[in-house]
Amino acid sequence: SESAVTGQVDVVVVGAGIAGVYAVHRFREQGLTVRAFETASGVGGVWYWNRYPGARCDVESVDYSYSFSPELEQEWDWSEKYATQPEILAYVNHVADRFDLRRDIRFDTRVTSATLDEGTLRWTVRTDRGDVVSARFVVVAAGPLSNANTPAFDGLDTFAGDVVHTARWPHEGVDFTGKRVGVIGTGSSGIQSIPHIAEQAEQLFVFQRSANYSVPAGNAPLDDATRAEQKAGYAERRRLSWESGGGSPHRAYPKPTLETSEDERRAAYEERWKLGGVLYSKTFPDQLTDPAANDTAREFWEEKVRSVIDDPATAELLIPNDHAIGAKRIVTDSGYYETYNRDNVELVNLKVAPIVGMDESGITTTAAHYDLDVIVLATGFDAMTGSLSKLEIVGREGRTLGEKWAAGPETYLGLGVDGFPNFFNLTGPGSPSVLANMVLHSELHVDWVADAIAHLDARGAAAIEATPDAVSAWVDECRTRAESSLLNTANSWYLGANIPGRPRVFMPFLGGFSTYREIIAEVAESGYKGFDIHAH
Ligand code: NA7
Repeated sequence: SESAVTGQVDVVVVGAGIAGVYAVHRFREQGLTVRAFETASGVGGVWYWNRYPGARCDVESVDYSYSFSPELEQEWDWSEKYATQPEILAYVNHVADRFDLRRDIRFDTRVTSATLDEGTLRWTVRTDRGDVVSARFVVVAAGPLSNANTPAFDGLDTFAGDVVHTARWPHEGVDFTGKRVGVIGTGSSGIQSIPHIAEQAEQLFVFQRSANYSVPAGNAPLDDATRAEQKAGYAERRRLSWESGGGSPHRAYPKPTLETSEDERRAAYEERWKLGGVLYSKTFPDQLTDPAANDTAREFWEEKVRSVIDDPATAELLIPNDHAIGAKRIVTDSGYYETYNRDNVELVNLKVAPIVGMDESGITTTAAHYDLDVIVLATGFDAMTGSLSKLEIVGREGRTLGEKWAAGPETYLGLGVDGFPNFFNLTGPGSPSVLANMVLHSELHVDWVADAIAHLDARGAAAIEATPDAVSAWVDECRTRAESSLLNTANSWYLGANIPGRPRVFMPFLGGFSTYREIIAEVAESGYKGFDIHAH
């Protein structure tokens, strides 16, 4: 309908999720002209697409909120301790409206390429709707978990029923009433949706390749008094979050695991269990580095989980035996394990009998055929680099980012890549984003890039570009930090291990959120060491 956008802006932002929405606001406040492009028809990113029943954030709502506006903090009311997808989506929409951001966002539009002109150091950005925009800066906020992964199952397209992916859930919802349903995948998306699907479906088969560790969310409605208390204490809560390892105000127990008595240790685990969810993996400071410490957390978890599953054989299958607890992101659930006590739910173990393929009537494994009406793919994402790899980013000497990253992503601070001046990738590889509160992390990245642009503008400089030495030193630093962590030992999407053919490289920075924040702040304060500043 609208004609193609042409012309010049200071910054093109790719994506209008949590990071992109804030980027539009922040850059504009700085007097820059901004054009954002978003594939979806609305803002929200992850929270726009992942509309499966039970989708909920595993960071407390009070923390999973923008901090840039104290007024916004005070006026928004979260209804639950852990917010659901619809509520977070409503929140991001509210932010877009309150700060009048939509006028600079072009929806239903996918950026297809960004090409550097080495003469002018400007980027030409093209979209699938014919837009051609020249920009000084390209800021990619496409998200580390946005490119849905559909495994190449034989015959999937011959299945006569419905196939839905959790990360592309139909807006009108899916009615499972009276249906025979197969869910493939038991990561966060599977584990959160399975209890809801089980309540509706006539029969549910859960196809599990790897068991996962899940901890009850411990969700609760927020009452007025709690909300008032949270709002009154917001500044301090934020201070603690910025200084923490994960971007929320919680701290690990102040002693290594094995220096506690058994009673003390159990009490600490019990307290984290009540807090709910993902923070259980950081009860003690050494839990993700010392296997013996990790074992105590696993044993406590196992005891809890076995106690709610009626059938011991099913329990056995639901207990992971291939990775340390927390080495893959712990899932936060509501009634997941109890779901297997229902008569209409059956766990199918793909470790013993893998999927052979689909046909018109359902799924065949090496052991049996399952007649189904609906197949739910909860098979995750081509994470960290998947969405970026869909855009053609052409830097110096016509070299693409895809070619440069063929053996794994290489960045300086997660923000800069040599050969790609004025190009910034937010919340991606080389940063702790996926291990931290993504909202604060997004603000951290956007603010850093905005400050870097201000630094250039104050000097009348044209461009900032990471040096090759700085990139290789950061790659080494990330590798070294990963080596001492149990996170490096599981077949997770942190390593691209869920996508066949991907090089196995631990992609996030593992030094913690506050350490990372200090490092990138120090680089800025030093006048951007490790970056070349080009005068023109
Ligand atoms: P995840 O955590 O990557 O989970 C995907 C699940 O799908 C996982 O259980 C996989 O088993 C399974 N899977 C993937 N491919 C296949 C094939 N080919 N056959 C059978 N099973 C398969 O994605 P989610 O969407 O649940 O969550 C992603 C993140 O979003 C999560 O960590 C939170 O941070 C939010 P596998 O474990 O690979 O054996």
